[in-house]
Amino acid sequence: MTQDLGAAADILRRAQRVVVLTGSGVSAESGVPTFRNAQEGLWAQYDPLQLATAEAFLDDPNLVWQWYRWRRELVAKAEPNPGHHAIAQLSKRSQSVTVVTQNVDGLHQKAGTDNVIEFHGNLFVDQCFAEGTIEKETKSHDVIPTCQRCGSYLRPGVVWFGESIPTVALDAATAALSECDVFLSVGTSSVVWPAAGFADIAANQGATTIEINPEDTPISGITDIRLQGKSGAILPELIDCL
Ligand code: BV8
Repeated sequence: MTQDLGAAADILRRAQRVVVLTGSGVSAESGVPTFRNAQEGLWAQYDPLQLATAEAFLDDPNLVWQWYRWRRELVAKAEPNPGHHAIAQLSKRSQSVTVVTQNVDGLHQKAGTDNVIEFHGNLFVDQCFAEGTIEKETKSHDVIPTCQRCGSYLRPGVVWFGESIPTVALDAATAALSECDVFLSVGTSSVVWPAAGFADIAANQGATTIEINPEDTPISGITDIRLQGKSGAILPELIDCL
């Protein structure tokens, strides 16, 4: 066991209130491409940052709908990986563990993690584009569906760039951050705000910060412990030491 992994295990073992922030890197080993990885096939020519916006949807609703339909089909076949299962195991320990995920794939819940804050929404929810109301069931139509009530297009229930984080999710994450004694950032490039600011907020209120990522990120220089590598390998080893 590396010294840092041992130190991280000691910190987590003593922790009372833990916030775990996850990004698409946690789902990479489930076969779900990370958000900024080169997209595959037809979608390789598109920049996700450009597609995940209301402007793109208004400009070409069907193109954006097809992108999300492609992602839904891909994610629907994905299974949680050992990293998701390790986080679920951690969430079942006595101390309070809050998982805030930027992922929209539902894989934390599929792995058995209960109180997940879906900070950027959920891929499998449809909502009315005009009114924002959530549809009871998800339609996987190949043609973009419309709202029964007002006739507007439906859109995926995710938070697009330029849209505010849902208040309930933002308040819950902010509250958990303000009182955590350990903040664990896993598989995120830490460039999408406001989640990118979480490490700073946690550190400023006295929490110990840990990052798990194979690459450097903007928070790598400020975290107390840095575990360099894949979450599917590091998390199970870390949680097994607790
Ligand atoms: C908002 C849902 C108020 C849609 C997503 C302040 C400064 C600058 C800009 C802003 C700012 N405040 C707001 C902004 C604008 C913007 C923003 O942050 N832009 C960025 C690009 C600069 N933020 C917003 O618009 C947010 N809204 O703040 O509201 C407001 C409103 C108007 C104007 C201003 C403010 C809303 C952001 C939400 C966007 N929606 N997703 C969808 O999925 O289609 S974000 C999207 O990025 C995904 O959710 C993704 O999870 C998230 C973050 O990316 P990562 O998860 O980190 O993924 P990425 O591919 O980048 O990195 C993967 C990482 O995993 C890498 O580090 C890699 O090394 C690592 N990895 C790979 N394999 C593994 C691994 N790690 C571990 N194990 C492995 N095996």
